[in-house]
Amino acid sequence: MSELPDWQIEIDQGVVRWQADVDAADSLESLRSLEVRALGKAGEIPALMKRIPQIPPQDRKSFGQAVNALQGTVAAAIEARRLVLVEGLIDAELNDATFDAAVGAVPLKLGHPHPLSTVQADIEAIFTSMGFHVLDYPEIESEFDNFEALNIPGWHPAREMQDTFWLESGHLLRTHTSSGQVRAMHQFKAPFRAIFPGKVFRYEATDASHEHTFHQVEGLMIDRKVTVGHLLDSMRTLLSAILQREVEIRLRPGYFPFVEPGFELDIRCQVCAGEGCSACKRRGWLELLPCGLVHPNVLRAGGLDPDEWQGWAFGLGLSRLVMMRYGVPDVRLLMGGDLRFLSQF
Ligand code: FA5
Repeated sequence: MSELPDWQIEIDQGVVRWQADVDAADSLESLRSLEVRALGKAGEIPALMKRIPQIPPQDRKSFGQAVNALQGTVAAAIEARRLVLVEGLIDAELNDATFDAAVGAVPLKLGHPHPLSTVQADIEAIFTSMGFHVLDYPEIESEFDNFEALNIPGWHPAREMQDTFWLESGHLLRTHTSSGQVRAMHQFKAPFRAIFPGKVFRYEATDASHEHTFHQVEGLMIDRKVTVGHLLDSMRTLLSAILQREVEIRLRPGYFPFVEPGFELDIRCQVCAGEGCSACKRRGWLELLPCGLVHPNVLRAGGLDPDEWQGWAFGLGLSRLVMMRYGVPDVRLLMGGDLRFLSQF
């Protein structure tokens, strides 16, 4: 029987010695420092490889394999020991006299969608079921898309109806979602129908029905023939589906340079049932949903021939619709971030 070389004896002894050290580790911390000492980058086992030059050439391959095997054996022993120690910790906790498995866990506080998101999602569901695209256009807009393309040149008094936050770049924060109308006309081939919900910004004094940052939903339908009847029908469908009750609405002529004819659609105030309150400025009615037939100049700006194509559009005050659905008396509560208010929904 040939005698084992010294290095082989040393490695065999190493297996026994490391196993004993692992068994002696009585905490996760001491096991971890043992692991670093044995297997870490500067650990004792990887360091054995540095001795290869002193091993006779014909033994070097076997030596390398033996060191690798030692490394694997010690790593497996450490893992097994770690499992035993963790199980011991769990057992200790379960056996602790003060531990009561029957006590319920502390209930987690779950968040929920903001009412604006809920109503917006309902509106999107209604319109997608009618074949509308749902689009998302930028909040920072060009003067062209927000005003000029909509038949509102620089000198036009309608610009003052929407006080504007201007950026130093000459861009602006969109004052209404109508800024997406001409973008949509360029994006889609007529005929098409789309809604584009979003946040809009106006530099104006706030009160119970006016915020500087609020939400609108624009609707746009382009086809060869569209009618005011179809527009008003769609608006009624929308309101009764969202408010889930019969509500009184009234239609008045309304002036917007980008529609002709234009309408103002008001809703009977749902906060005070029409009695008069701060939400409706004591009028009993709230302006909610202006709309009309797309002006030929806007169709032209969108690359459409007004002799061939027509359109209707609406600009729903989403924040006010949320107020009407839930009876919220002040629009500023919606974006105010007060959890006492928001947790009611
Ligand atoms: C517009 O913004 C037009 N772009 C709407 C439009 C679209 C007309 C397409 C015709 C065709 P107006 O400024 O009235 O219009 O705003 C539309 C709705 O947004 C209002 O009826 C109201 O419900 C809501 N709204 C307006 N200003 C505020 C505000 N400061 N705070 C909260 N809601 C507002």
